[in-house]
Amino acid sequence: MSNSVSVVNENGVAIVTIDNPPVNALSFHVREPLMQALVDLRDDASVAAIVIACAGRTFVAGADITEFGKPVQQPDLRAVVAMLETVAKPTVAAIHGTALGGGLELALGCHFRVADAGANLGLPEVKLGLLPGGGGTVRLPRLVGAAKALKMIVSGSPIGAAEAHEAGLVDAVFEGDLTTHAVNFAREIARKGGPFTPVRDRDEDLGETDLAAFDAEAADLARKARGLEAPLACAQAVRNAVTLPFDEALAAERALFAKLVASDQSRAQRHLFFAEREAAKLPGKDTPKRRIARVGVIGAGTMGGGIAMAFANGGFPVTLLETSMEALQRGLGMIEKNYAVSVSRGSLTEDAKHQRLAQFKGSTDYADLAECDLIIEAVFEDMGVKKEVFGKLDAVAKPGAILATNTSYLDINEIAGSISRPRDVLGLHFFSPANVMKLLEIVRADKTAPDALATVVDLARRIGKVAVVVGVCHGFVGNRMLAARGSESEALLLEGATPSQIDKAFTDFGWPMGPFQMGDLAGLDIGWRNRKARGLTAVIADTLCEQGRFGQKTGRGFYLYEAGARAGVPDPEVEALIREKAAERGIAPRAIGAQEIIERTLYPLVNEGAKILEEKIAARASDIDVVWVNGYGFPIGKGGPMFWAGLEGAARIVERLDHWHQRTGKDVFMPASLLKRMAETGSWDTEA
Ligand code: 3H9
Repeated sequence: MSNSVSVVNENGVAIVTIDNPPVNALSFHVREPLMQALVDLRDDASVAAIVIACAGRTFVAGADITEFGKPVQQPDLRAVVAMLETVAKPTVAAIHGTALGGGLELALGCHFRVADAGANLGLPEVKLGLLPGGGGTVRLPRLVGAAKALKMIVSGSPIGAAEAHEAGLVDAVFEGDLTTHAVNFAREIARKGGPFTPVRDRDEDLGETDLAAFDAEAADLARKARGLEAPLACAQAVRNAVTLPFDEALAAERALFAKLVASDQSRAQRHLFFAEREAAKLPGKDTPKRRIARVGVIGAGTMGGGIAMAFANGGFPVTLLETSMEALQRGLGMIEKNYAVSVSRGSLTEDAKHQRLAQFKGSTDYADLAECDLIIEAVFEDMGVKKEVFGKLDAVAKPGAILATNTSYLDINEIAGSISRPRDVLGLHFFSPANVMKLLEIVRADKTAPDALATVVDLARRIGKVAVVVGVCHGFVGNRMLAARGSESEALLLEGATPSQIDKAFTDFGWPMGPFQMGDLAGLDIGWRNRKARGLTAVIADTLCEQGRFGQKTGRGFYLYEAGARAGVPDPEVEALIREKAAERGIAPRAIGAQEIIERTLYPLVNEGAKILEEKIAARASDIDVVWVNGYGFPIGKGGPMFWAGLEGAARIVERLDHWHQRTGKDVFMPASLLKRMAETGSWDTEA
């Protein structure tokens, strides 16, 4: 056979083993020999049943994503599954690890599926801007019903073996040697002589579908999809499965898949899939890592508490330090409350809550941090305060402990230079709420030791974070670009745009909210305080703060909020204030369109990204995309700002930046040299 597919005949049961590390994706070099093996076994009289299993850590985790966008090499997955369904002897998929996407579709082509107790099964294609294109949308409802199939396919979230068994997706769950169990299972079915019906023919198992309820659910999903096409296509395909004959529904699925796989949205989401994995790679992958057994967190406020929870959730014991018993109790109380909310929402069991709380040890004494291998400070954002904390850490931390700051803006080289062990210092910039937000900017300072860096990159993955390594500059990657995005907000208001017009341009683009909605949610006083500290002003936002309008928490900000409401309504007073300030400056209001709003906010964002690449603050353009999608809500269907720049056309961006630069003379519009080069070469490569 081939290296990727082998067959063993075990007393009449053929075991077909797929071996295509790391995740047994269904690449062409797997499909071709697999097809051949199935044809041979179908016609082999010495074989009474067939088991399809996988070598390595997982069952097939899907089609080979790297093949999308290239000409399809036959046999494609659909042909393999169709062939499998013509086999007139029992076929059994033996699932361990994950059966995802095309992997689950292959298993759905078998008469039976048996799973290891720890296995997970799902159709995550929607996360790649796709729908299952190997018959999954048509076969899965025949096993689990339309409602559950809709949920699984539109969410893309896998389910565990026990749930899959209960739902009818798998026929048996085993512990121990799965292949042996699967062979025995297949032999027994073959001995009994049936019944075994291909899933495609199990129409009676579809049951009755409440189409009105289905459509209501689908409409709700469409609302939440925020411009993404894939979730809608998924819902349509599942609906087809219950309203059309099998072959028609299959053909419709195929057509929808072909459209999606060629779409910019799917290209963007596939880009992000690989970008996230690439971001976690450091040069010198064999760099040794330091052992991290206990984590210390200094500061039990919102940020420190969230960081501590992120580590406790990842299974690490945490020492939480505060300056007073009272502050410590308040912080621990907040953590307990957060876990209680998770329990009440059903996302955490009472037992798990107790286990997590048991990970915390509170202290008010720096000496207690001596047992920690990684210590993260989340104290007030002030260089003097940070240096004082690091001075104390220098005195108590064990040799080799990694000392991290959660600063959002401050110069980490200066912090590192203030103590005797700069090699152990780096930045861990979490995003609030730190126990929820996926992004972690890992800031490498000039003297950070490679093994300290490699250790935290690995650790980030273990606590479920998407890590991006960045260099030191004001605001690092995310906040520095955010400042560029926001630099024209006030000017746009003064020139005639309203907050809701600007926010709408953002939400129409696909952002979950616009900058003014975001400001109101976060609290306008935060930006006000930062501006004051840095001697900066923003005439409208400052005036609102002077009037006590801090956003949602005070019921008034850029918008007005009814008691307890999260969505604000436009406030004529704010609009009058904007016109008044504009008049004072002699600015006559004019109509400002959505395109201008995008050009003056998102083009500078891309431009700043290009400067960040030039300065090597980020290693790759795709790292910047990962930061913006995971930390700031950049629409996934556009792939992040640097990927989107390619879609938008870098030449066009340069031209419009030039236009705005000539008109306003502002630096943010001066096109970066790398952006200009990108316009010519189509590549963000700084060496090109
Ligand atoms: C599909 O099936 C379409 C069909 O319906 C229709 C067809 C007609 N292909 O994530 P990891 C690579 S769409 C190619 O770090 P983990 C990955 O890039 C597919 N490569 O491991 C990485 O490479 P590298 C539906 C893939 O243990 C390496 O494998 N399926 C694929 O943390 C290790 O990956 C999915 O969407 C692939 N399908 O997690 C599942 N998958 O080492 C996608 C992975 O060079 N995969 N790679 O950076 C996953 O969710 C995770 O990889 C998995 C393992 C959970 C399996």
